[in-house]
Amino acid sequence: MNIKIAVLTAACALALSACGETASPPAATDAAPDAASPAAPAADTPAEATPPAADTTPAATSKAPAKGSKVAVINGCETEIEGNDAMQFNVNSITVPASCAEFTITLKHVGKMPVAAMGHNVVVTTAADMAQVSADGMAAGLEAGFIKSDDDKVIAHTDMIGGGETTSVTFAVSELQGDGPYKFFCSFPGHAALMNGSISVE
Ligand code: CU1
Repeated sequence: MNIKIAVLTAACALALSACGETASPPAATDAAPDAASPAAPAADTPAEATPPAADTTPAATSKAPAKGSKVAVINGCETEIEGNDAMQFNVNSITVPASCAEFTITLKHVGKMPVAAMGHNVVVTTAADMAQVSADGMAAGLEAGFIKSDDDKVIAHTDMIGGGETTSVTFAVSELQGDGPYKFFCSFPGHAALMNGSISVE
């Protein structure tokens, strides 16, 4: 009896997964009280299945950096990015080639909502100026495209557009070669928190 259990326990140690099921039937057939206790520790061993589960967490974490950098595809001295009805750009990083004198950003609103409800634009400023330009834009209102007129903090900006529309802006790359870092964002009220990314020259 005891030998049987010892063998079962040894078998358990070798094959943890099969342990719970293999040990139970003999335990029920013979001395149930004694067999129950060895079976209990054996049942605890599967708890070591938790570390493998913990291993999946680093895997999920390693996925985060990839998710964190959605890099814009650059075609020559242009890029096209998208805004949607979920208040998102499809990229959060734009790298402008240093060889370009001018750079064009085209914004395509791939959603369906009207400009008054889910308008998007692309505004380029220094990271330090983003919050102020966003606040001034909100005060300026929709008619002004949520951009304060003649705002010298604004390096470049497109029109404010609604679903299905496309707009673009071209600016001198030298504008991004001063004291950065620089950001691009949407100045529709509340959007900049989600709709922003970094833009730099390399
Ligand atoms: Cu927006």
